[in-house]
Amino acid sequence: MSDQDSVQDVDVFKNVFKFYKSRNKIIDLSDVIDFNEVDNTRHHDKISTVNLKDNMDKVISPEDTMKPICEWEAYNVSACPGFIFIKNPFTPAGQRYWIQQCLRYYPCKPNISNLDAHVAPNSIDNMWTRSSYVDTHQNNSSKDLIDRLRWVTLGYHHNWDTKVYSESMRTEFPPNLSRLSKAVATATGHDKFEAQAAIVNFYHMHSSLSGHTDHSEIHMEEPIISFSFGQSAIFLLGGSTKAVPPVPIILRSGDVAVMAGASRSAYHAVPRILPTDNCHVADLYHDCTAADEAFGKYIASARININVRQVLPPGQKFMSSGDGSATT
Ligand SMILES: O=C(O)CCC(=O)C(=O)O
Repeated sequence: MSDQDSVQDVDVFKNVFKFYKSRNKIIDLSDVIDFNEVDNTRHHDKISTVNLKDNMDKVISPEDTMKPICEWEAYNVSACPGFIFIKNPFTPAGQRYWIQQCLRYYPCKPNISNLDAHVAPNSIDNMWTRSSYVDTHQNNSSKDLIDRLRWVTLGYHHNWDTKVYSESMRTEFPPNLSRLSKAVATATGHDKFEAQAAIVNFYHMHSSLSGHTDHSEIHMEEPIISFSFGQSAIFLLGGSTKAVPPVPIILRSGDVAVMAGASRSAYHAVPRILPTDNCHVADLYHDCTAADEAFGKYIASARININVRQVLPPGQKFMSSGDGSATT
């Protein structure tokens, strides 16, 4: 918050955040945009459909995890210019693939996670094979470790203290996630997008993420592409100050949010994780292999969000000495 923000400015976003976060009463979802109910008249003046570019043949298929683009449903939200919501474009096997990537592979080196502060890298590599998510008779230290997973950073690693990216904190961005992000970016008209940094967030049923903007990237003209898996969330999308009342939107497993244009630098937050209100997530693991079953148990009470960003201006391959100037 800058010194110029008045108390009144702060309260609008914060009050809405508190309203949805509060567990004191039954939550009132009547103002929340729910793309499962696009025919509901209460949404008619709030959303409109978006025509996507069907160019999957021009991008490398993102590991065959998505439905054909002609089957995707995409929407704008009138109060949030530049924001595009894509309703779960993944196949069930595709969702399982990305959940597995986030749980089994992305926490491992060379990526950085909150677990690094607590245990040696080989404990993280092995946490799924030894955990009671796999075998209820095992001791629980690996399950405890998995339950402590909160974030992983990829590519240019987000520095939580300085919020400044640096070349010395950069590792290879996962090629599969780069292809996935590029497929979504090109479909939504951002065909120059390069995935260079990502945060993977792991939420439990009582987790929340307070209001913030993402502005560490040197180049802010490309969108943030955000993928949700597992339990649902209420996502708040506001404006350039906390005086703008945020729009509440439900994000479900598989949904994709593209924050472009003005929404790229808008305040946003996740005040509440909601248990899935249909069998969709349980169904994902209904008939799965034993190896996948552990991820099914985890995701039954967790949400994973992957948000992907471009950091550098087009054509620039590395940060130059004057580039690390982002501030909170
Ligand atoms: O979990 C989400 O949907 C949003 C995550 C986010 O805003 C962030 O990591 O900056």
